Amino acid sequence: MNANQENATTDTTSFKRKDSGVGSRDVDHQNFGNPIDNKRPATREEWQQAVSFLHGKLSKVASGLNALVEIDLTGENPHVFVDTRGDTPAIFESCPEDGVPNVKLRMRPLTMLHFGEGLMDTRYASHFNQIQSTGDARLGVNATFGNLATASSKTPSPPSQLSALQTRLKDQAAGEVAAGVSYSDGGPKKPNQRIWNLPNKGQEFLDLLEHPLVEDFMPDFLGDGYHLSSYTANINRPGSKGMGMHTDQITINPAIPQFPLGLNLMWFLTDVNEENGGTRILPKSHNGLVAPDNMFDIAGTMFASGPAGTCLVFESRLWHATGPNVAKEGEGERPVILQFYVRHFVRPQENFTLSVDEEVRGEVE
Ligand SMILES: O=C(O)CCC(=O)C(=O)O
Ligand SMILES: [Fe+2]
Repeated sequence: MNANQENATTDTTSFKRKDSGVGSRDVDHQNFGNPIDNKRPATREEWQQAVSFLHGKLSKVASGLNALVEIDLTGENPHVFVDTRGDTPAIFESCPEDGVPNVKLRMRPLTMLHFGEGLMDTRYASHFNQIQSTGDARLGVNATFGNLATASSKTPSPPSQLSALQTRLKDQAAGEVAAGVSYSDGGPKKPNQRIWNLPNKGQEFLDLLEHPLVEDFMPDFLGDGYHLSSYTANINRPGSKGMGMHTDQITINPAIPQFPLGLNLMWFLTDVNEENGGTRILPKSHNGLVAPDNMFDIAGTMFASGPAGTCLVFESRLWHATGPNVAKEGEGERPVILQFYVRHFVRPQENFTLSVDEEVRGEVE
């Protein structure tokens, strides 16, 4: 190991420590659905560290891949070019004259170190926008987005519950903002609001867990012992850029795309349409082993639409995303509630054992 590599390794450890403060707004993986945060562009030193690291790994890069990869490490730094077209992989700090990059990657140096050291799962890196790629890079088998009609899911609605849910959620959302504990995403301006841990936030949400649709779908689909993985609301507001295409199964390790592990019930609390950011969907993608070429491109996807009270049911391998909300400012708020259930052996996304209040626990089976 040379001096640079040794430095890189040492610093990776300290980076890891710094980033382990789950709950901090500065942690990248909480920046769900937003483009890479450029507020902290890489310094020259960080860039140098990543380039040294790349050099150290170069012998492990397969030659003959026949690809020229351009890497933007952010900041005012030169792009790095990894050339695997010949027998001996090489790194350049400008594009070789005989080459056009097949793939362009964009990541912070820290991300490269995390990724290269095996501290960051590949799918996690892409899913949470830590590594952006354009060009020939494939997450899996190339899926074609195309020829798709408008979706309309009109499963039974809970009309008596609807207005109670609307009122409670609006109130909760405003309360979390006022208390300074709200969570927002949906692009640089972060207009969207996510309300986590709904079991704690009102009887209305507990009642919705008792809706007959849950029993209609879950035991048959997920088997005995299915349980709630997350219970959230997503208020998609005008100006929202939506979310990167993802599957809800993507955070489950190890990846088992051949097999469904979860089912999501998405309750529309308002009429949902294309304009207010109806969920974008890649039809048939739940059949597994497919992924979009560019997870930030929704061209060719269909949008979910339906009247308030609709429940959209989709399994966890379906590629989807919150749609961009292009409604007029002040109009077109699109609140939905997401009940995500998983098979008995899957660790839930929200730790209800720790987070659900004592008195609520007594009320929930
Ligand atoms: O809000 C939406 O349309 C989708 C949200 C979503 O996909 C998620 O929370 O995983
Ligand atoms: Fe999702």
